[in-house]
Parts: sequence; C-alpha cells; structure tokens
Amino acid sequence: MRIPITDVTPESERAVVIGWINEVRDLGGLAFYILRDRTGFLQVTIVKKKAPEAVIAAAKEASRESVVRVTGTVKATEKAPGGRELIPETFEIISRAESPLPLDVSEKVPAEIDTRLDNRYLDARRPRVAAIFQIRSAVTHAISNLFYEEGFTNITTSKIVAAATEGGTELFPLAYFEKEAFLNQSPQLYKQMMMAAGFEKVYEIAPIFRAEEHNTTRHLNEATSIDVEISFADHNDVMDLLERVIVRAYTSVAESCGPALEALGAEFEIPNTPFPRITYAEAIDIAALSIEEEIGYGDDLSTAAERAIGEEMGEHYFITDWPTEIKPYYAMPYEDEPSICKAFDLMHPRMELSSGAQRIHEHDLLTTQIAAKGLSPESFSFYLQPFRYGMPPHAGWGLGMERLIMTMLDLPNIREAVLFPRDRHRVTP
Ligand code: AMO
Repeated sequence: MRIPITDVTPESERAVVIGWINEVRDLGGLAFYILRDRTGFLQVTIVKKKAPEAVIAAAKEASRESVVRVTGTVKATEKAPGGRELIPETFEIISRAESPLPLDVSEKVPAEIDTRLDNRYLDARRPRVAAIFQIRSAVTHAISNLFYEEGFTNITTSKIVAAATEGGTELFPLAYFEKEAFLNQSPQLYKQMMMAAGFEKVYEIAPIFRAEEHNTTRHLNEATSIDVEISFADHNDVMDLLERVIVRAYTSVAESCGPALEALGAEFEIPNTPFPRITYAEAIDIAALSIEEEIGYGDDLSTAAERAIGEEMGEHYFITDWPTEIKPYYAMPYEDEPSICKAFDLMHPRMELSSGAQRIHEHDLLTTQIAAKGLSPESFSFYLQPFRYGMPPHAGWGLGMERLIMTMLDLPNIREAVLFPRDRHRVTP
C-alpha cells in the first residue's frame, strides 16, 4: 500500500511510495532521486553496486517529473531531507515526463510569472505555490464555518444577468440568445432581494466579473467575492462581522496551516480588533498633508493617498461616512446629513479589501438615488419591486478573497492567489 511521503520516518522499516521525481543527482557509483508528493520530499538512494539490475535500468529511464513507484527499505541518515532515505528494491515508472520540461519545478531556474501561469499545473507542483492554495482552501473553510455558526444561509445566485450592479461600466457582454445579458459584477441585487425573501442572513463565495481595462498587480477580471447581507442590521453591525471574519481567517491559517506557511516563508500577526475607524473626511485630511498630488473632499482615494493613510492607520482599518455622491446608489444616506452615507471600506495599506454599507430599504428613496446616478430605474424594476412589499432594513459587504490572501501572505501579485487568473491579456489556461 502506498503511504504519503511525510509518513516515511527513520523508524519505518519498509515503504511503498508514489511520487514525482523532483531532482536527480547521479554521482557515478551512487544516484539520488528526490521524490515529491503533496506531503513532502524523500530521497531514494541507489548504490549501483548493490541495487537490483531492474532498479538501475528503470531509474536510468526515469526523467525529472515522471511519476514513479518505489518500494524499499528505510534507513536513517542525517544527510537526507527528513533524516531518512529509501533503498529501493523495485522502481517502476508509472507515467514518464517528456524532456525538456516547460518549467523547472525544482525552482533552480527562475521563471517569469507569465511562464509560470502558462504552465500552472507544473508551477503548482512547487510546494511554495501549492501552499498558497492550501491556505486559500483553509480560509474558505474557516469563513464558511463562522457563517454557519452565526446562522447564515449559503446562497448561490446567477452570474448571468440583464443589468449592471455597480454602475453602467465595467461589464462583460454575453451572447445570450436574442437577449442582452452580462456576466455579473456582484451578487449585490440578489443578496438584497433575499432580505425581502426573509432569509435574514445570507452569504455567497463566488466569482464576480469586472471588465476593468487596467492591468495591475491587484486587479483581476474574474475575482472571488465573499458577500454577506444581514437584515435588521446597520453598517456598524456588519463592520463588526467583517472584523470577526478577518480574525477567524488569520487565526485558522495560523492554527491549521503551519507547514504551508513554512513552505511559503510567510509570517503574520493576527490582527487586533476593533480595527480603527476613521471618516472619509479625516482620511482626506491625512492624505492632503502627506501626498504631493492635489486631493480634496469628494475625490476618490488614489493609490498614493491610500498608501499615505495606511502608513498612519496600520494594517486593517475602516474608512466610514463617505460622500453619498461617490458611493453606489444603494448606500443609505444619514437621515440628518444626506450628503454623507453609511458606507465603509475596509482598508489595508496595500489596497482596499472590502466595501459595504447599510442599504437603502425604502423604494422611493432608492428609485431617486438610481436616477441621481444617471441610471434608469426601469432597467432595475426586478430589483426595485421587492422594496414595495416589505423590505426589512439591512446591511452587508463584499470582501475580495484574492486580496485577503494576498495581503495575509504578503504576495507581490494578486495572480499568485488565483489558480487560473483572468486578466486583460489572459484567458487560457
Ligand atoms: P466592490 O466593487 O468594492 O463592492 O467590491 C468588493 C471587493 O471585491 C474585491 N474586488 C476585486 N478584487 C480583485 N480584482 C477586481 N477587479 C476586484 N473588484 C472588486 C475587492 C473589493 O473591495 N456590491 C459591493 C459590495 C457590497 O457593498 O456588499 C461591491 O461589489 O476586495
């Protein structure tokens, strides 16, 4: 029976392992084959004078990255990874890899990110790369657990839609029979409709599509959004929830992903809560004092501004109380000061991680706000109708999964956090 490589210890007497050949070192009378599976590395040592003929013949044919099955005895040795080596009795090639390889898996030859992404299946054989996706999987699991503990219902909403969510631009049009359709930018309208359906607490972890032209290290054209919506809650309630979600993600990774963090060489501190909260007006004041470009009330925050504010504020902080004019139509204006709304962004010095708001739940105000943004209320009729038949007050947010992983692990490029990224130039693999 095959055992995972990590289970081969200096105390194991015999072992059957199946793995990829990570590296071959042939020193003449002695040859080392480093095998790799998803759990670790194991040195197979072939002493040519002593090894069976069939082992020597098969090993000679086995190119790097071939899948091989090796049976043998385990010996303790200080010189090999894990303090043990396998002395083979049988050596069988299960699947031979062609040479040369499109990408050097052992990382001896550095590769550009494009070459790596073109050959992602080989790139992901590297423990360092696989670790990112093990951590991402743990984060999805941990966050979903928290949502279940707090009584949320997991929903799945359509990604094929007839209307824009976040405004008219940045949409991918779709050939949908004789109708006009698009890939959805956000489950926003649907999660709000589920509040009208009385679900009270919903979450969805699913793709969002943004036809953004810019090709940066923090934008994707297909990203994964962790979306929540809660009834009878305001912006402060959902900011509290967002803090719990971030802390749970970091804590679970710290507790359950030790080997993956080690493979990546990643270290982090679990964020302290509550995260500092500053208003948009305060954020603008900080930026105006620290950056060269002109910035004033009502402007969007540029990258330089975000960085300057981040330096002042630290790892995670909220910017609250945004001008209603620069936030989406669904954000609830303050009753006593409608030019400011109950919207917030969760920031990291490197980028925005999440945005959310208490939503407008009154039909007429929402219709007015849609029109004020230059959009046509008629094209939103399917969304507006539920607001006429008992829509509870509600609030929610969307958190970018890749940005969460990227900032947690200090990855240089958002593409590192996606198996098969979609950007301005990339639609394959
Ligand atoms: P927003 O458009 O701010 O808000 O998106 C929410 C979060 O999703 C992530 N994100 C992206 N990540 C990578 N590449 C992109 N192109 C990209 N676009 C967005 C970011 C961002 O903070 N409906 C609202 C959320 C809400 O109010 O509930 C929304 O979509 O991390």
